[in-house]
Amino acid sequence: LQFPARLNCAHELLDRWVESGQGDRPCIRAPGGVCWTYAQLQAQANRIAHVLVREMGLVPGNRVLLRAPNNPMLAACWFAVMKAGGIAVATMPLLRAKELKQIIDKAQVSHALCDHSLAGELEAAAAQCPTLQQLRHFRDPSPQGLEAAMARQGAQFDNVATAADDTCIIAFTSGTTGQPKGTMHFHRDVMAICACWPPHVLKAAPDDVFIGSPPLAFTFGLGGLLLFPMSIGASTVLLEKAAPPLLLPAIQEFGATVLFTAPTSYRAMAADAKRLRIGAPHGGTLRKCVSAGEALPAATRQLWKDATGIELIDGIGSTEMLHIFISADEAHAVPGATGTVVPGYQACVLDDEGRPVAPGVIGHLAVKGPTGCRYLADERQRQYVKHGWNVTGDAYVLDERGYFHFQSRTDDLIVSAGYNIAAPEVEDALLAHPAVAECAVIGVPDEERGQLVKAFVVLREGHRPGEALVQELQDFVKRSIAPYKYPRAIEFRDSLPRTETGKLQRYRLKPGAV
Ligand code: 3UK
Repeated sequence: LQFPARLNCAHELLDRWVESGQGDRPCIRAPGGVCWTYAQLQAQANRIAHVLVREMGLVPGNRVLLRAPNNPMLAACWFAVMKAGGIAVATMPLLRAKELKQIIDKAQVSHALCDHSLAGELEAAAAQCPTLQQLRHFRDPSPQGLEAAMARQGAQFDNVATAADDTCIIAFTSGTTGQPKGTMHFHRDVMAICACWPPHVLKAAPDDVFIGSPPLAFTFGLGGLLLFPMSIGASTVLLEKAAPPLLLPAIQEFGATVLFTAPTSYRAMAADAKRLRIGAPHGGTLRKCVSAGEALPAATRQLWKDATGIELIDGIGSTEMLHIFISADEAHAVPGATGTVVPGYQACVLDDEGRPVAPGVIGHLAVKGPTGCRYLADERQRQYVKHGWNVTGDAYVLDERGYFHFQSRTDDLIVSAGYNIAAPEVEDALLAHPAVAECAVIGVPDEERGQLVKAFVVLREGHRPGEALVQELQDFVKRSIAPYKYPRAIEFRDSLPRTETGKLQRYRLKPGAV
C-alpha cells in the first residue's frame, strides 16, 4: 500500500466525491426522512471545521472529544476534525463522568463536541478536567449551540494539509476488563482499512445501503457504518437506537442491504428476521451481514442462515489494528473458524516464548499489517507489541489450510483437573440446544479440580429452568464435544453482562465480582 506524503482522509472519503461531480449521491440517512448527500455532509463538516478553528481556537494536533449516539451530526463533526487537522477521540455513549475523565486526561483532550442528549456526564467530567478548554453542544437550539455558530460560517473550507502519518484518531479499547487503553491511528491507516478488508472480503457496491448497531466510537462501527460506505460512494443509515427490535424494522424501512452487528444481536433477531423475510434470498433487501466483536459460534451462523438465507461474514478486528484482519467471505466461510488473513496483513500463532507453533496447536494470536499498533502508554507498547507483532490476547489455532480458529481470550482459558478448556467451545455447544438463547461459561474455584466449568444460561421463551433441563443440557454438551468439558454447574439467568460493543463480560460472573 502506497500513500502520498500529504494525505487527509476527509478529502479521500468525502471531498473527492463532490469534486468529481458526484456530490448529489445520497450519503447519510437517518430516521425521520433525513438524507444528506455527499455535498450536504461536506458543507456541514466545513462549517463545523470553521467553528473549531475560528471560534474554538483549534490548531492541528489538538485532541477533540466527540460524543453522540450514531447520527448525521456526529459524522459531520468527525470529518470536521479531520479537515481541521485535529485528532478525534470518540467516546462510547454509555460512558460515565469518571470514565470520560480518564479518557480526557489520558488523551489530553482540549476540545469537545457533544450531542445535547449526552451532555450530562461530560459536563460533570469537564469540571474536573484541566485540559478541556472548549466545549460546544450540537442539536442544541440555544444561541450557544454549535448550529448557531455554524450558521455564522461559510460552507467552503481549505483542509489542513496533513501528513499521511499525522495521527487523526485516538481510539480507546472498550475492554472486557480493566482501564480503557488509547491507541493512535494515522490518516493513512484510515485509508488502509478501506483498501484491505472491504474490497477483498465485503465486496459491497456503490448502490448498497449500509446499516448496523455498533457506535461510531467503536472502530468496528466507524469503519462499517461510515468509512467503508463512503470509500465507495455508497450510503449509510445512522441509527441512534439499534437494539435488535429496532434494527429489523429499520432494515425494512431503509431497504438496507449490508448489515454490521455482533453475534448476540444476530441471535436475538433471527426469529423475527425469518418472519419478516428480511434476507434477499427470501425476497427482502438484505444481502450481506457482517459479524465481529466476539467469536461467532457455528450455531449462530447456522441460525442466521436458516432465518435469512445469508451466510454471515465473520471477522476479527481490534481497536489496536483499527479494523478486521482475519475474515472470510460468504463463499469461503468455515463454520467455527474466523477465516484467513486479510490481504495486506500477516498473522501467526505463537507459543509462550514467542515462537510460531505447528498447525493445530493452540497459541497466542499475533498480527501485523498496514495499520496499528501504537498504544498511548509506553508500558503497554512494550508488553503487547513484539518485533512489530501485536499480541491480541486471543488464544487461536491455525489449521493446515490457513484458517484461524478462535479458542478463547487468553484470560478465559479454564484449567480443570489438568485439562485446558476454552469457554467459548462449551458455549458454542450449549447454543446449539433449542432451549438456549444466550450463555456464558467460566471457571469457578474448586478444591478437587482446581477450576470447575460453570455455565450461565438464558433460556428462550417457552422453556423452564430446573433440574431436568440442567441434566438435559449437560448430556447434550457431552454428546457434541469431549465429555470432560461439560458444565458441571449450570445457573439460569434472565440476562448476561455485556459491554456496549456486544462482548460478554465473563469476569463479572466470577464469584465475588460486582
Ligand atoms: C475479540 C473477536 C473472535 C477478540 C473490533 C472488528 O472487537 C473489536 O475491537 P476491540 O478492541 O476487541 C478486540 C477483541 O475482540 N473479537 C473481535 N472480533 C472477533 N473474537 N472472533 C471475532 N470475529 O478478543 C479481539 O482481540 O473492542 C472488531 C473491527 C474493529 C474492532 N475494533
